[in-house]
Amino acid sequence: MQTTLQNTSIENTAFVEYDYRSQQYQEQSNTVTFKTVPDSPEPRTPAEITLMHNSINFSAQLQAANAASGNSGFSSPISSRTINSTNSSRSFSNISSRTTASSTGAALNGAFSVQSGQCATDATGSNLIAQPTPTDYQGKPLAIPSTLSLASDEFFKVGDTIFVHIKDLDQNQNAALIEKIIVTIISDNGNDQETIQLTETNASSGLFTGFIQSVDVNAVGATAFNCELSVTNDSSMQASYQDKLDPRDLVKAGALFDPNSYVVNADTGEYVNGIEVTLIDATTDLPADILSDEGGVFPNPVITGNSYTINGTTYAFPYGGFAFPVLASGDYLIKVGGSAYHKYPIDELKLLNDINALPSGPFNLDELGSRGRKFISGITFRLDVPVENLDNNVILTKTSNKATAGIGELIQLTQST
Ligand SMILES: [Ca+2]
Ligand SMILES: [Ca+2]
Ligand SMILES: [Ca+2]
Repeated sequence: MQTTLQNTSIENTAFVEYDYRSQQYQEQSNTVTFKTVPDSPEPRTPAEITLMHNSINFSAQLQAANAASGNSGFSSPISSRTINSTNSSRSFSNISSRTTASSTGAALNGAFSVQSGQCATDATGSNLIAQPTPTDYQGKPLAIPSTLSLASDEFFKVGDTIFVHIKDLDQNQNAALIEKIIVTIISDNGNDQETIQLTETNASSGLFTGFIQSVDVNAVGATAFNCELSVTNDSSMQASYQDKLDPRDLVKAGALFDPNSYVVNADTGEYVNGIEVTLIDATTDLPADILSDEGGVFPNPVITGNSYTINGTTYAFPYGGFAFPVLASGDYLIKVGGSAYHKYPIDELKLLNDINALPSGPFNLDELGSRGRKFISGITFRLDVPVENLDNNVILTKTSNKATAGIGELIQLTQST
């Protein structure tokens, strides 16, 4: 028996003959051309890619923040709840929704061996240099190589290190050797692009870890293939992995940086400014503890569209927007302050898909969080909150021509009755 050589082109055309009402017919399919690929020692396995971050020590930062703000006797729920520290894994076991942080949609967390990696200095991916020491979003160096507690998350802080985990068992081609694979990372529509090398977690795991440092594009601009990914708040990134031996094995995962959420009028789709939003800790039923990016105490509740200055850093919410920058991972609920004009949560019979179909949709709506039910958050979240017009005879609404506005940018407000 003869073996077909690697990279041989094979053309395949299917024919079918059949009788219909005593007539004979013959039909021919498209011709499909494919190339043979090298035999691997193992059957091909599909890859899984997951984006993860190193958990911050939320409870320690909160204690420091409270002490700094003269709140040492703070009767915070901190003592009565278990907040995961850097050494404990997050519990996402009851998560109900899929995460874009993983190509499988499933959450992943635990302790992972991470080696110092390499990154490509050009698009060919063949010129690699050692990656600099990664830092967390507060600029603290992360000791690498080491075993880190990592949790999948589709939300990151600008400046965070994004850890990439790949499971592709057929890339463990040599059970005695720690092997490497390559991952491509792009930010928002290709504004920046990086290629990083991932290292097998041990000689025969078929699991690979690596990382890319994110940096603030407003501070350093964007340069492709310089070993750091330039991003800004409310922007996205995508990581993709192509099995070099299997053209069909291509997987992707995506994440967002410092997203804003919005209060949305469920009848018109307009963003609603000046609404009080409270994040409730579901385990205590009290307003949750929130930290600013720098580790200060962040206000809760907040007002949509307002600005807050914490330790010299100003958070300016866009029109109708709000955010809670840093949370302990856990269960939360969103409450909306009372209003003469709006009702929240919206009627159970109102479909989120109908709201998404409004002119400025689709929104980031969720059957749990957007309806005032308990949802799970990691370090931060993006969740739009629909409110309904109350059935008043005269309803005064303020609408804007823009969903977001830069500093100093004019926003046209229209009042209608
Ligand atoms: Ca594979
Ligand atoms: Ca190996
Ligand atoms: Ca870059």
